[in-house]
Amino acid sequence: MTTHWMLGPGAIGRLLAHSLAPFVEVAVIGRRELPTRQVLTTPEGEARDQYLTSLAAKQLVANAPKPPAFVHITTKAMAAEAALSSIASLLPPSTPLVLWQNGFYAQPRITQTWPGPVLCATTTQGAYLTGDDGVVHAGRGPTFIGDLDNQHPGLAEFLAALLSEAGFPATAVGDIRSRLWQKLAVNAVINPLVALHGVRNGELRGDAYSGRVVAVVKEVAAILAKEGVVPPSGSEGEAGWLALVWQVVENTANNKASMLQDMEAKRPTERGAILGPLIERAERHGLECEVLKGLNAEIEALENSYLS
Ligand code: KPL
Repeated sequence: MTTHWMLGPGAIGRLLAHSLAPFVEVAVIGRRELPTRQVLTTPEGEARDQYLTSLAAKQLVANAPKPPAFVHITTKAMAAEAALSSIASLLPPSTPLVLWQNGFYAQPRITQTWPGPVLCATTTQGAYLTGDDGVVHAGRGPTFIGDLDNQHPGLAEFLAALLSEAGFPATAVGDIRSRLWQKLAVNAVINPLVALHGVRNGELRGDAYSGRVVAVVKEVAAILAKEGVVPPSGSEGEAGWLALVWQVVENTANNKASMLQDMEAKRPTERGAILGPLIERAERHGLECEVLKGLNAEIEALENSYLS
């Protein structure tokens, strides 16, 4: 039986582990060991027990385990490289990695430096943790998998088929780069505004915030046009991005977005992986992005106030 490692025991890592465990050997790797008895609550509210191997990265390094077929990196975006470094000495250089991060920060950096294949995944599966031994699968959604340079379509298809068989529907795609940017675009508009104002996503539709939504979309649309990234469907350009953002706001109206949750829990946010790549591309193309820079600075100042 092949082995899959989930590096990062967050909600998506544990949901993947629960899904794959009946089909392959899985090990969930984090800074510390978790209870082996883990409970998954399905979207229908059914609780399912499963015994999962959980290891602390340090323990793993001491034990020299059998090399995995895939390493899924399921940490937050800014922690992915450090997590990979902590176990890299155990991995044959040809080991395929699967990056599950938000934004567009870890993906190009790890793709450039890792000698083996690097797949990227973007998912709309919804999950959250209820403690060290529980994960709730809050909502089902599709997952797309591919590599940034379209060099490994067969591997992406193999993994997508395995995940789909495991009840985690996935499709191999040749345009994962665009899909990651499209998700980033939506995240860059919604996450900073709701985090700074402490509101649920749906409140962005109100008069107090809708003007700010339009101002952020304007900058994001200009940057993505230069990058050759178009909105997924419907109208093009700024109108297309705005329509997409309003659609996601509508669909996730009751959500407390991830950046707001990070701020409330006084954790580092993913601003570096979401706003960072946009600001960097704007500078590269000589575009103004005062609104994005302003949001980034405001979030940075708040983070510094609780992290230092
Ligand atoms: O993905 C999200 C997040 O919370 O990070 C959005 C799209 C903003 C939905 O909440």
